[in-house]
Amino acid sequence: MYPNWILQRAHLTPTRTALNYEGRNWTFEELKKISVERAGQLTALGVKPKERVAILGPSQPRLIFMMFACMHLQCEMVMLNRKLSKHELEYQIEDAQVEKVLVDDEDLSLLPDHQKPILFSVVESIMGQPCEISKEWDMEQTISIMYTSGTTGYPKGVRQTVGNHQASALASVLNIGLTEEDVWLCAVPLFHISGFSILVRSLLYGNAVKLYKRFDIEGTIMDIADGHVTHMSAVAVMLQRILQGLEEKGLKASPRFKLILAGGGPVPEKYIERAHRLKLMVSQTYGMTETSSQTATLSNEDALRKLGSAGKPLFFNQIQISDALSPREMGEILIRGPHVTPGYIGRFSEKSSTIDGWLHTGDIGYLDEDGYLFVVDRRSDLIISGGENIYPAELENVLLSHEAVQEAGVCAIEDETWGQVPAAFIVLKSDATEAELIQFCSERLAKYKVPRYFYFVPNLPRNGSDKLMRRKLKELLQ
Ligand code: S0N
Ligand code: AMP
Ligand code: MG
Ligand code: MG
Ligand code: MG
Repeated sequence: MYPNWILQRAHLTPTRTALNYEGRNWTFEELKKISVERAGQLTALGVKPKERVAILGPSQPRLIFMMFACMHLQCEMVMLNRKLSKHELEYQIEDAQVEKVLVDDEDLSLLPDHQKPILFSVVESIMGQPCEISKEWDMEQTISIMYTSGTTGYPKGVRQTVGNHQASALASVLNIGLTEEDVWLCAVPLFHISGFSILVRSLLYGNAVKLYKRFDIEGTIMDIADGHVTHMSAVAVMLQRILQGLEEKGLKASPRFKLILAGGGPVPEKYIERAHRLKLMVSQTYGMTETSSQTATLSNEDALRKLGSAGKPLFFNQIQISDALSPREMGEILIRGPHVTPGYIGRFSEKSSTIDGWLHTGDIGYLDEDGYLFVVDRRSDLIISGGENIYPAELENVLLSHEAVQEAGVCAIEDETWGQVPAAFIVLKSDATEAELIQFCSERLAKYKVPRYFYFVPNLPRNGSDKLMRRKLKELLQ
């Protein structure tokens, strides 16, 4: 058992700034008071300790207060992605069998119409009831659940425990280091582990978070150039916009700014070189939902010497390349450590997340002679667009449910802006236009998943056992 992070942090450094948002500050003591009050209000509305709740809202302080209130009750928070379609949200809410759905009033229209959620404004205005705040937390307790798609095309709810988050945050600071003046800019979504892990680190280290509701490029550039913040987490497309903005304005990073932690997918090597010219430190990291964020991170001093590497495993973590006997041999990346999820919920709850303690990521990579990780290929045809994952099987399932579609295959097409975007190859059995299929997909899928390109073809590449060969789809274009 470990002391409640929020209470402990407020006890240790009550007057330190915890959160900055649109010019307003909250101390750790204030965060504690508000979140304890919200826990009482949730209790008055029938939320019980350890219950599973879904939570949906834009990145604003009220979302953080609500999340921390759930943590006081040690509820299992299913973090809903605001970009998903109603169909996709419905699947997750149903699969997770949540007791309650908590939604920011602003996002009510995103939910399936029949849902009867609890609005944030209702929680905030009701008279609270005395409740049992968990003063000690069990390392095994799941506190967050994030859905990540699978090869089957059905998203899996990944459990992230107190112990997973704690191990991840500790390993991160042992690598990156920290001073009490540090401020971490958070413009990645709080429903992804990229964003939520920033909150966990803040509670454990006692550093401030500067929160943005959306990725505001102008504000971010000024924060970096003026040194209002010291750290930031970003995906490649965000880094590209920052580099371009600094270059266009003739600005450099402030000496106070320490590092951009860049992950969620590969970071083009030319970005790292451009960043160095702007005195902007960038550390490439390899992490995932199943590992509550970073597993390996490249230190800045190695950034150019080991260009393209995602670094060495952080303290407590181990990386192994399946079946590799010597350095540079490629194979599946396997991960072991206290940050690895104990498993899934819902329809995948029986599926084990590890084999002999090792998480089989499905990603392909190698370790060089010094033990630096290079990620070479993505797991199971995973497409990553602007840091959001897209699984071909999920799109194919949707396309195949259209009455005019006989066969469907989806693969990635490189894209200047988003890194990759999905393209669909379709064999029709009756007439349908591209516009009809786009409309059909838009009703069922998040916008970033709707294929950007449709190609109508006479047949799809299949192997001897009739299995779709997604990697050969692009050859149809030659
Ligand atoms: C890149 C972002 C910020 C782009 O969003 P933006 O610019 O705000 O767009 P919108 O105004 O919302 O929409 C404008 C148009 O763009 C389309 N669109 C938006 N996003 C995408 C996208 N990703 N792909 C394709 N299209 C997109 C909209 O549909 C809209 O279209 P129109 O104009 O037609 O209506 C945003 O996408 C974003 O926030 N991305 C980052 C998400 C993220 O954080 N991913 C990481 C997930 N992985 C993990 O969490 C594990 C790794 C990890 O933990 C980590 C990752 C990074 C850094 C550190 C770590 C760590 O280990 O700590
Ligand atoms: P997610 O399910 O959103 O957590 O995505 C995790 C996946 O993103 C990993 O399994 C990798 O396929 C990919 N990924 C994360 N970091 C990197 C990196 N540094 N280089 C290449 N791919 C990455
Ligand atoms: Mg995922
Ligand atoms: Mg946005
Ligand atoms: Mg991702």
